[in-house]
Amino acid sequence: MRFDMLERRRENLANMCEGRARMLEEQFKASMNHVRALTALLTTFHLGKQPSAINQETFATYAERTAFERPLMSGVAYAERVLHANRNLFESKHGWTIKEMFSKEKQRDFDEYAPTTMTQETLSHLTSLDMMSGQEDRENIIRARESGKGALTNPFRLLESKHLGVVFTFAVYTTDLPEDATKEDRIKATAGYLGGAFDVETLVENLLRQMAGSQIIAVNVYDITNETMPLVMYGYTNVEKMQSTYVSDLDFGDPARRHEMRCRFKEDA
Ligand code: WA2
Repeated sequence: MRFDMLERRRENLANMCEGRARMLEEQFKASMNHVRALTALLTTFHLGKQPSAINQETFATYAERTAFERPLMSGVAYAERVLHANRNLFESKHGWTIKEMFSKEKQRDFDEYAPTTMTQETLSHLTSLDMMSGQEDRENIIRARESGKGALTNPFRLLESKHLGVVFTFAVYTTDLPEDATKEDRIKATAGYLGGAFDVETLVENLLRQMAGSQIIAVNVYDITNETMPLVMYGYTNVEKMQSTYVSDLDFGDPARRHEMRCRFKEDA
């Protein structure tokens, strides 16, 4: 091919890749911002009222009515922070026992638990499961509550759906904390965790398929937090970094993680 044609082709790929990256970033951020807004709802109407003005039914209804605000999420859920000393009281109040995530058996004794108490209907299978018993969820819960910021997991297979996705977690505190609160202050004030699942495999797929040029380019998204070991977050065919690959930076709003999008023309494989 002539040089100027190659240049044009390359420019075309760059435009399509950047367009996809910005669109994905925007929808990720919109979804995350809305989960953050849900934490304010929980603080005001769940923790701030005696008795709580939010129960499973109210939560599920509100979550469903606002689902359009979280275009890439398959659902949201709230897990409560329960210390071991309060376990019996918590279990008798709810009429169920805290379960281990994978075995669905009664959870063994630990210092603390994070049982899911309220869910959007789409995530009802999480109810009563201790979210601290899954490695990705546990790490995310701990990072979210110590930082006061939203946290994203590694890409992993979500429960039940088995789709590849990531979980986003925001801690809910009993009091308004100052910006410079210490880790210890934050842990002590933690009441629970609001989280949502980004079903990347189906929802990102949907989004990208609708964009012009989707038949001719292959798109992958990687978590490159560990640069020597990129983790596939989206994409079937592996897009290696080579001459004909265009790379767009992605910022999903969690400063502890890095992501990138790689695009190439399918025929360049
Ligand atoms: N949500 C949906 N599917 C999942 C999942 C999850 N976590 N974990 C594994 N599969 C209630 O961070 C608190 C949501 C976790 C929130």
